[in-house]
Amino acid sequence: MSEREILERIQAKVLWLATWMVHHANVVRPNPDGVKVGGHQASSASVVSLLTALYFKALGPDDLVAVKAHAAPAFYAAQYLRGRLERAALATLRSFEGLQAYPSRRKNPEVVDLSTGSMGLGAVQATLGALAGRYLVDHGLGRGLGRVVVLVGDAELDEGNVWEALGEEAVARLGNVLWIVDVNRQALDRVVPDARTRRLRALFEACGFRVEELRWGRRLGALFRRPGGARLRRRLEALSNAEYQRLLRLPAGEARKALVAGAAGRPDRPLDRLLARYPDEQVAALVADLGGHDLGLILAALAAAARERGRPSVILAHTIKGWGLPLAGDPANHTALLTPAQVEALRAAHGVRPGHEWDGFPPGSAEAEWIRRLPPLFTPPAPAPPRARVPEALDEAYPGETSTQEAFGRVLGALARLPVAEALVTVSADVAVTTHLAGWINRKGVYFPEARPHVFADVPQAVQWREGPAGQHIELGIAEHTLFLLLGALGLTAELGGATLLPVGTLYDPFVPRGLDALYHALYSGARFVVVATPSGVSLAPEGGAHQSVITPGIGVALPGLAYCEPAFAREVEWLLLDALRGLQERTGESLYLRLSTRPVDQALAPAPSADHRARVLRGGYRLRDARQAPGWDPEATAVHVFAAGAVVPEAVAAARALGAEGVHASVFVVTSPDRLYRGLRAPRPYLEELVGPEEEGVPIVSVLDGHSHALAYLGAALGVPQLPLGVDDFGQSGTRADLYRHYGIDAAAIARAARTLLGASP
Ligand SMILES: Cc1ncc(C[n+]2csc(CCOP(=O)(O)OP(=O)(O)O)c2C)c(N)n1
Ligand SMILES: [Mg+2]
Repeated sequence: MSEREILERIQAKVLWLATWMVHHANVVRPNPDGVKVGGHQASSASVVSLLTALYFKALGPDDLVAVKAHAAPAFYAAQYLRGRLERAALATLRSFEGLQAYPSRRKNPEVVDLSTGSMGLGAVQATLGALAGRYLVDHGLGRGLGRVVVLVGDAELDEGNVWEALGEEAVARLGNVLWIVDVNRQALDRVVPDARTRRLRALFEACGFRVEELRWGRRLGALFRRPGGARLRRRLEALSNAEYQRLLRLPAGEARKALVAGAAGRPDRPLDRLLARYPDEQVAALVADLGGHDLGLILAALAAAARERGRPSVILAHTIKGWGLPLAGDPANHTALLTPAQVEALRAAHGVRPGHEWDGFPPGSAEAEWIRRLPPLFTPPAPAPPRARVPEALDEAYPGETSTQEAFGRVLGALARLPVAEALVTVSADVAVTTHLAGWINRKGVYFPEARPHVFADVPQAVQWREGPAGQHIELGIAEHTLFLLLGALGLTAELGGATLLPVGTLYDPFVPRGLDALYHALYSGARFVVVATPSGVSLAPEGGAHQSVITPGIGVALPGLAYCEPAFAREVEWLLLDALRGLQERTGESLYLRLSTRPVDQALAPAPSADHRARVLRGGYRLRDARQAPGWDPEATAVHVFAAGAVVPEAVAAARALGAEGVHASVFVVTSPDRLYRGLRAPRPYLEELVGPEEEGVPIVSVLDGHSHALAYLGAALGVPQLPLGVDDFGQSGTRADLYRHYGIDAAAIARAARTLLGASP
């Protein structure tokens, strides 16, 4: 059997298995609650040729693939035929603990290289993975990655984050990146507008890609070369996407008529003559002969792309959504399922006997032998042990009055002097200097995959912008999606490249939501990294509401896989950061979201450092001021607890002092992580209960933070006491810090007032 025949048989098997898998999940498998299971037969069919060419011929053991999310069934079918999934697994599509609806590293790392699902995100993170791999090589940290193959849908390219990332200059240097666009001209509900399809080549070329378009298959190509063939080509290529989709749906005889009808209703005689020698069925088949289903053309394009080393490549593969199925080309086929009768007809056409639906190729068959002789697919390398460990502590002194943002700069400066710094890489979306990375950049330089002239070398500059392959800071354009997806890529090098990086990304806290989907995706993909978000809150007083973050604490509490911490003092920044970096290095910890402030705070307010105190900071909080130590305290005394996070801790202390003068016993608790305290509530003995003494039963709570009050609003319920949560619950605005703290009710006076209200005194 020839290679072509073998691959065609494999492709037919992938198509059958993908279709059956979805049918089985929806119709055959018991469905106790009757909720539609779904799955994408048409989106899978669209890429069976592309997947067959990749997984049964072109891929090597170092190649990573990000698969178009809605092709998951076809991808699983290919994995099964490659012997990487059990037959039983195929029957678990979309079931609890079974194969995920969309390829997920978190759930199925044995077969899924890179997670996809939300349009555009997985594709970009995969691409930036190639940059991360290049970074490893440039820094002597590993052998990098093989090719990174990114299979996307055409409508997926509507997502702006794709172009934000592909426009990054470094991407144009990534010769091991190959994008394959499944140009089936269909989105979910609509036919893709013509202009978008026609623009694809120019868009990719503008981003430095080598573009190869597989528009028509070779049978149609041969016809185009016959006398009159150019006419047919012009006719086909003049069709709008919608008109072409219509041709695919017409009964065979109608397709010919539509083609030769010509413009203005006058029949196109030469075209009619050209097609006269073909029966209707063959005309219809010719019209549907697209490059993205021509295995020979696909393989040639893959081989040509593999030879291109200097720049990324893209193959624009024209396909038919639902190829080989009765719903082929139907604009409404995205969520459509074959009817049981249609599945039976498909079964007959594929020669599948009842009871043998899941069969692969019998051992010894030409197909099985072909598959057996293929090189292995990517298996994750064992991560190399780190060459230098994150230290337990830094020998760093902090000024008497400083902000947490400044402390971050100092911690990074101290780390830069240690051997572990070789694994640290910082990333920012055009705010490196304003987020305190200047010192680090001066020491470590800016990363770019090629050496670049240091244009400002002879001009005095506070920040030395030396760019080249040795740099350890990556400065992106203003695109927070790209920032988080790059952190996701850098945060997976341990798993994908065998060398662990410690990625630290910085951005202004108000712009966390701007990249939120990407942050979510990066965490979902299993990456580990640190996000330093600074400045935050209305403490940034004159900057005004567009730059004052309000809702981010809630985001921090809610995001899985990430600890949200908001330190109040410099030493806490150091401890939280070192702890997180150690967790990244050992691959046991979660990512960290450090919400920092530019507000200078008197460090004398902080407790003396100790191992116990440090442990409390890491667990989520500690008692800063203990009213139980004050004269006159007893369990019956009038008492209040003030829980404060971050920049407003000094207001809490001032309020407690004022209340003390009125005979109210006010303790102050510093919440270093609203997130960890909250999650700790599910422990058999919540840490929160350890913070509060048993003799303090019933003491009400005022909570305060420079952000939305709800991030700490759970405390009262958790302790079973009344609470007034203070915070910033409206848009910010310009003013002095005092103006704004007063206006939003987070100053000392407001805290004391809230305490009095809770205690039933006149506020
Ligand atoms: C961010 C995001 N928005 C919306 C969706 C819902 N959605 C799923 S598939 C799809 C259309 C995808 O079209 P295309 O990328 O062309 O894929 P294909 O035609 O191959 O199915 C949409 C809008 C999604 N998955 N992600
Ligand atoms: Mg599409």
